[in-house]
Formats: sequence, C-alpha cells, structure tokens
Amino acid sequence: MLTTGLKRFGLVAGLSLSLVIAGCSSDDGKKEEDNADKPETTASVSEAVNYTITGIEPGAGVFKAAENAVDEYELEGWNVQASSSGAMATALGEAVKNEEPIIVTGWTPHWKFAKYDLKYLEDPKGVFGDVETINTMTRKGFKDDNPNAYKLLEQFEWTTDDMEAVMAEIEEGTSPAEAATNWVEANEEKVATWTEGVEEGTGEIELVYVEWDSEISSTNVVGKVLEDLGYTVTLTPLDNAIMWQAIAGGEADAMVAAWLPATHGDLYEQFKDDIDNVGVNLTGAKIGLVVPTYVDIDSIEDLEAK
Ligand code: PBE
Repeated sequence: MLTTGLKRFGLVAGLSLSLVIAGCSSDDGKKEEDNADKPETTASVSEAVNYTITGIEPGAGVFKAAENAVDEYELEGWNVQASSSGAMATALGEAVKNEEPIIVTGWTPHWKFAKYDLKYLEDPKGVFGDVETINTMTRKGFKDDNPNAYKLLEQFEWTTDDMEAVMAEIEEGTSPAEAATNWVEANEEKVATWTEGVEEGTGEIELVYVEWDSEISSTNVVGKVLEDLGYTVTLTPLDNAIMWQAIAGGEADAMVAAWLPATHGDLYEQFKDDIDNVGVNLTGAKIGLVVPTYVDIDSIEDLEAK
C-alpha cells in the first residue's frame, strides 16, 4: 500500500481561508423571467456570478493567472475566490445541476470535461498561456543514488486520455491507490515501456505532489510502478511552492507535477538551478477560465467590470 507521508513541510494551502462557494444572487430566477425572450446579455453573466471567479488553491498557477487576467482585462471589482480543487468541483457540479452561471479556474486533463458540457473562455491576451507539458523533476543527486528509479521516471510518459481514465475512476469513488493499481494492471504494455531496462531496486523514495485531481492520479500511478519495482514509496501532499522547494532543497526525491512553460514558469525559474528536469511526462495540458456551455459568453473579453 502506498502511504501518505506526514505533511512535514507544513501545509500552507489556504485551507483556513473561508471556503465560501460562489453563490448566485438570489434574484437570478426573477431576472431570467424578465429577460425570458431576450438573449442573456454579457452584463448579466458578470452580475449573476457576482463578479466572482471560483478559484482553487491560491498557490496554483491557474489561480495566479486568473488574478493576472482580472488585471489584464481590467475587470475592476472582480474577485478570484480562494478555495480548494475539490470545493471548486463541487461548486461547478452544483451550478450545472441548477443551470446557474459559474466561472471556474479550470484545467485539462480533468474529469470535469467528460462529466459536464464545458468550454474554455477565449483568452485573446494570452494570460493563461498556450498548450503545455507536464514535466518530471527530481532532486539533484537522485540519478546517482537511484539510477533505476531515475530511468523509470525518465521513461514515464502517458496521454491526457490515460490520466483522465485514472481521474474518472477516483471521481467515481475509488481510492487513488486502488485506481492507480487498476490502471497499471489494465495497461501492462504501456507500463512495460516505462520499465524497459529498469532493474528492481530497494530503498525509500518520496514523491511530492499537490492534491489536484490530475496530480493525485499521476503521482499514485508512478508510485505504484515504483512499488512494484521493489521500492518503499511515500507520497507527500504539499502546497505547490513547497513541493518545488522540497525537490530543490533535496528533502524529497521527485515529482511529476511541473506544468511548463507557463503555469509553473515562475517556480521553475526560481528553482531550476537546484533541480534535475527529467523531461516531459504528458503533452496537451492547458489551463484557463472554464464555464458550462449554457453560459452565453465565449471570451474573457465578454466579462464586464463591476
Ligand atoms: N492545476 C493542476 C495546477 C497545475 C496542475 C492546473 C490546478 C496549477 O494551476 O498550478
């Protein structure tokens, strides 16, 4: 069994911040009646979401990008609400159930796109960057200490579909460790390309990650494969910046959660001299502002200042 390690670096995720889920103003129903025959105006979307973007952990790149978007698109009076990935997904699910407007900080790969009809708002100013890769990083010296585990990490590469399959199973209620085991068992051929030429090993390996759905999936899968190779693996959830710091400081061994070039670009610049960038493990990642398709706007430019 994979063990979840102590949060010994101190979890600075903003869990103490009040998790106020974006409620939609109580007069929505009335407004819709009044405007029944008119197309919804863009002003009404901004107003109906109470000038609020439902965010996630403030340490996430997509959260910082959303705050930049508020500046760049001159959305005076808007608030990017700090929350958690789980609370954001709950708020999104509630809004969809009630067909209420909502704007969330979103990313791909994520199960929400399979479960709900959603769209990214266009970002003509490019605040959220382009399509990205997810990269694997280790502490310096890990390669010499654990050449076989390093080789596995070097060869670990999968697709957005692969990752979303694991995420979907977790979303349906399977534990992350079990979903990872199921995926590894069902995808022997792909896993064999990762372990090709990798000899079994012993000793402890600590993987660090952030509790984002995507990273819960990837970290558990890699952890499972390392365990099958004979290692004792600890998975430690941390805040984003602290995850990077743990690798750079050599307190933890590896992570598979670096979104580049944009989402974690600032952290990569800060720590790149002290970490080993092993390479890409997934292509086709993306972040942005996401709305249900029934929300009648297409671009961040359609939002209006308060
Ligand atoms: N995410 C998931 C992270 C990277 C992975 C998009 C929430 C972030 O924004 O930092």
